[in-house]
Amino acid sequence: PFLENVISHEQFLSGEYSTTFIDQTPELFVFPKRKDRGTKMLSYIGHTTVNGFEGIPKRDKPSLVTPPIPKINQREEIPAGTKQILDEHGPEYLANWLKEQENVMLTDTTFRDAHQSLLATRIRSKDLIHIAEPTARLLPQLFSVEMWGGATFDVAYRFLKEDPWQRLLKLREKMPNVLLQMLLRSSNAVGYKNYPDNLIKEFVEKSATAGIDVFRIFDSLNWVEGMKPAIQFVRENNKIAEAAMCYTGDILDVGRSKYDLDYYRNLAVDLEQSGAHILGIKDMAGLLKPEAAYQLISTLKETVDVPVHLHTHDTSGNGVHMYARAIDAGVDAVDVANAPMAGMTSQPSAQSLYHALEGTSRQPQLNIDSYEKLSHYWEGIRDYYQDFESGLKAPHTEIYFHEMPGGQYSNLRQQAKAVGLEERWNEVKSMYRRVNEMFGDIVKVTPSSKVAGDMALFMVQNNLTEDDIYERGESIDFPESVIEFAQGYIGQPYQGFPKELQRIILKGKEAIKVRPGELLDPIDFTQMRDSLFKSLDRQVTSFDLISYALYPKVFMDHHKFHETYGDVSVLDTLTFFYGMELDEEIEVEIEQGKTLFVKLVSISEPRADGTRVVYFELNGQQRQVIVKDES
Ligand code: 3PY
Ligand code: ZN
Repeated sequence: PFLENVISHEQFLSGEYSTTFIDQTPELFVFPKRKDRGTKMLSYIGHTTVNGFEGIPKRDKPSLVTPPIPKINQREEIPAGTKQILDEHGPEYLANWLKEQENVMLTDTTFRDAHQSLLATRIRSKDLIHIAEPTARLLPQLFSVEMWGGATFDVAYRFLKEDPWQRLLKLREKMPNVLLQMLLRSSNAVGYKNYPDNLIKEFVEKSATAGIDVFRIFDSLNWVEGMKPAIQFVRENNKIAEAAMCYTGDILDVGRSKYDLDYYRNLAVDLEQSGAHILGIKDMAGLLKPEAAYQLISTLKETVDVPVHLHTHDTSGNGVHMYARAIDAGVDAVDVANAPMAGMTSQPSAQSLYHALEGTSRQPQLNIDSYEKLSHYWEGIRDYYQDFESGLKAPHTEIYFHEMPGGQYSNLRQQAKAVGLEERWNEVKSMYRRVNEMFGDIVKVTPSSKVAGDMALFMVQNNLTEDDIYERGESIDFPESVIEFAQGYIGQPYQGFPKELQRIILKGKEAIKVRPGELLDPIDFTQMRDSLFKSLDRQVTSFDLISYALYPKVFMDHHKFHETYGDVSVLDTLTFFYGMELDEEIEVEIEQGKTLFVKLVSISEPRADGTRVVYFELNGQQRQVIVKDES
């Protein structure tokens, strides 16, 4: 355990330790209590077999083939890539290098946004880690792999019962050659509210230490003031600050002048002056049309010196066409996903884009066969997560009307269903558009998109029209997120809040004009570490500390889960979601070289107290666990 503590210590991992490291690091001598890992694991499997997995219907375990992993020669050195350029020469050099490339560069989002947008962010670390080294070996020409941030952080704890930091550390180890990229919601970090500046600073620093190279930073209202601290913290860590503007509206619509070409031009200048190494365009709802992309990119390339990196969602089905026009206009890099995880609410397919650019001078330089080999794996993996599919089966051009971001569409639909509004879904979409107009036409992306969604649901659910809000708003209790938005707690919208609506929502409450982070007390990490040490009764890593500061309840719930069931991230995905079938036997490698053999023998009928006894064989020995039947 001592060696385990040393090699998993972040200071050791970062390489920033000296000969006094062991003496000065008392937590290395805190050893985990001996636990019966086998019993904990059987309890989880028993519980899941009897009760199913939270959020999906209980059903038989699907019978699927193991997704094929391309054969690689592990003795060969992993080819060098963009990571080595960054490490040797720093972020400014890397940004210049990107700008000088003739061929368009690609960011692969399969490990993050693709599954966030298609499968409710549910792909588990185990399934990502398996394909990480083959990806690094087969696609060393990628600009970056986006694999962290956005919703992956809290979903890992909440639903997948795993530690997002471990995901990052392991993917870093397996992919040492390409830049690893994350999505950072400025002062919302990887959460949904504003945090104190010192927490954002710590978060960026630890993410950089653990392996993130490129931070795509955005603000949900395109409020540059709100982005400046995050940009600064990334720069202080010598990593790449990709400051992103969110694309909303339609620059081709002359009747809608709020977000026109000038708006984006000015925003680009502000972001460059605020320290962006790369200018990102985050088309989170897929609203950027091909001709608009041509005009936007041409303008931005004339306006800024830094390279331009474009992100979209293919919801309308126009993604590849749009990219082709952006590439003609000189965009430096675009985001794509591996084909089986691409299209619809996800990013456009890497393979489709590659072939669409055949015969042009900017076709990406990579081995397309490699992409296809990896695609066989993702094709199989997607089936594992079939119960999390959003249900969108065809291209959806209505997004040009309602403007919901890719990830929100299916989520809001679920929320509507949960409050009995499934049949009124079309009304909810129209109301979302109305709410956007009432709010003065805002940028809609996490968390501002949630505010618009909450308000739309609230109005439909309570049969409220826009007129009702203005006429009897004084007596209406608005959703909490709407009040916070009107107070300025998620930042300042471009051209301000509509005054009348703000007054109705706030009912005399004060609104702020400054960055919320300026008003929040800094976190006392020393005190927090002490109290966390007491409640966890184990060593507290800096990673734990940050997670706790961001999400206290989620973190503590995860800790309790871990105490009860142990580390379930080692289970194969089908067992994790569906438990076991009678007579089925599985192998679980709980640590390198240590495997448990588990067989499900039988399950008793429910007993008077509502429990069932689940009988297993664990490494040939009979074992039983008692599970409360919650069905
Ligand atoms: C996120 O914030 O998670 C997003 O992907 C927004 O588009
Ligand atoms: Zn996205």
